[in-house]
Amino acid sequence: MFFRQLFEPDTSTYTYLVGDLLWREAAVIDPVLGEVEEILQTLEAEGLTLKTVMETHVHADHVTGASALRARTGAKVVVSRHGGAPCADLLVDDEDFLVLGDEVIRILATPGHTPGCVSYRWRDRVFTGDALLIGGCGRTDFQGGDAGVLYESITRKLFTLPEDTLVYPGHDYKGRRVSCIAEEKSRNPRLAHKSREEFIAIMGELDLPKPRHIDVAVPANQRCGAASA
Ligand SMILES: N[C@@H](CCC(=O)N[C@@H](CS)C(=O)NCC(=O)O)C(=O)O
Ligand SMILES: [Fe+2]
Repeated sequence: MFFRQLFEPDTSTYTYLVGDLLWREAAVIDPVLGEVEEILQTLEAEGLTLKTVMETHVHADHVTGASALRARTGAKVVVSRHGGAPCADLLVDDEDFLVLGDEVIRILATPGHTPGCVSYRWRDRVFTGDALLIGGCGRTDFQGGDAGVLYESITRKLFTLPEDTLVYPGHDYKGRRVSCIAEEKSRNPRLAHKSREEFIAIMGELDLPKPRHIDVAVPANQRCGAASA
């Protein structure tokens, strides 16, 4: 197996590369437009062909590199059916799966941060996008966010995965790189021992500033990051 975690410091975004070293096929999860060259160089150095670009959701904080990677490699872009990004080649839903060489990547619908958020489960790990962050979770105050829906996604879907499942988030603003389900269940301050009502109240009081690039990022990402016509 091949696995790499990349970090984009402007928006504290994590991008993940996963691959099958026998079939020499790779997928990228949540590529940032400014990191396309680094992604292509990393794959070339490993002798891997990019087959799939997977988005966990239509991002509000950075522009995706999906379109640029598709143009350069012919990779297929995967987004949730409920994501509002018809530019994708493959619109996926809960319980769908993707095949990469001999590897299987399972899709879990984890809406709430946006209606079209999905998590990708691969081997011993889950890529949660902005549904579940380390010690936090995605905000629910824009893009059709819904705190009650997010609570159900986290507690009924992600928290029912095996406790030692590694959690690789879409962002971390404090330099943390990985967690696990047991840790988030027992220590996430927004979720550990919190009822749905308590969680909704916490999310309603966050009062966060808008992401700096939201007005550019959302329309661009609805086009998979392609420049406007
Ligand atoms: N300061 C960051 C904030 C970005 C932001 O709001 N990120 C969203 C994800 S798209 C979020 O849910 N953040 C959760 C948090 O800040 O706790 C920026 O401007 O880019
Ligand atoms: Fe997000």
